[in-house]
Amino acid sequence: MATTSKIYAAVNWNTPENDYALVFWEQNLKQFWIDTEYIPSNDIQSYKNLSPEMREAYNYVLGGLTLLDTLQSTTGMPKLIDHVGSLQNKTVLAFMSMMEGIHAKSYSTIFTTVATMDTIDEVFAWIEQNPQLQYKSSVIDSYYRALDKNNVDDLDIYMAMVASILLESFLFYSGFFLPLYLAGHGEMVASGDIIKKILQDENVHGLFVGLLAQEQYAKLSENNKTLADNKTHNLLMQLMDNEITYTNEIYAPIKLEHEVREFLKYNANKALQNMGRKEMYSNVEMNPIVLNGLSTETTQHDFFSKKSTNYEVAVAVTHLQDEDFDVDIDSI
Ligand code: MN3
Ligand code: MN3
Repeated sequence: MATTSKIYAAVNWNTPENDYALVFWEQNLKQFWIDTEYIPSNDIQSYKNLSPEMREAYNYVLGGLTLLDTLQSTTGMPKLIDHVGSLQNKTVLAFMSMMEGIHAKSYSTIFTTVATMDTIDEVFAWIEQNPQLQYKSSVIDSYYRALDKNNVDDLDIYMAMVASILLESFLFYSGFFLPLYLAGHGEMVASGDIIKKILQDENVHGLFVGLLAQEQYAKLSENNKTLADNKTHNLLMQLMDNEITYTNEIYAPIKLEHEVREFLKYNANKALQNMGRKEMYSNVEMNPIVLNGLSTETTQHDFFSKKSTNYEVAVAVTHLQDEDFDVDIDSI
């Protein structure tokens, strides 16, 4: 029989490990949804009515989103789980990881409903050939895979969290733009509702991993903090360059590339906020229809202030903004 000196602890929810794990656990449960509850059959005609250029762009953004959610479900969240200390935080991440699997599958639910098998096969082949999609996946994955080493240090863990936040709070949004834009114009509305469910989840995921990242940052030596600041800035710049190329390729044929580039800046700022960092882009001009799409499913309710008496403590520590908590709890 194998013996070990390691002590195995059980997750004990009777005693809080921090002032936010239970809040995030409950919020995730409240937001829980399944893709098959939202079959978008009302969009079949709408999809046929899109111009060929618009339909192709729509297919591509859903394809790109599928790839990112696949990476987050199968690698991002599982790697983070192994490198956070709190068992309650691990449990919250495990739930989020499962939701990433539902997100990734939900795009297939949209495709299956509106597109032909030939089109679907073409999109999935395109994903594997698109240089910008492959590039961003390999960059983010390299930070996750750094956690496979034997001598993982606090900076490796911090940067994996940064990569996760950039994926969830920034990279997703070049894809989210088009479904929000179309739904705002009365097209692909049922599919847009699915995208809004995903967006709400990503909002909470970005906040949670943002909190973990801020705790992780506090553990770093002064030297490593400077390194982390530089690495985070460089990673964002590297991903932004790639994202602009991707945006031009997908959105120029439908003449939306300028507006999507503004949207990228808006969401890069959000990602930085989640990390407790200063915004980098000012004077961002947001498409009002898309901005409205971001907020229609949200309210001014602040789930922390309703759910946790420790909320103020969390805010003081993490410098989060009120609007970060715009999660609709009444419609769920
Ligand atoms: Mn997701
Ligand atoms: Mn997520």
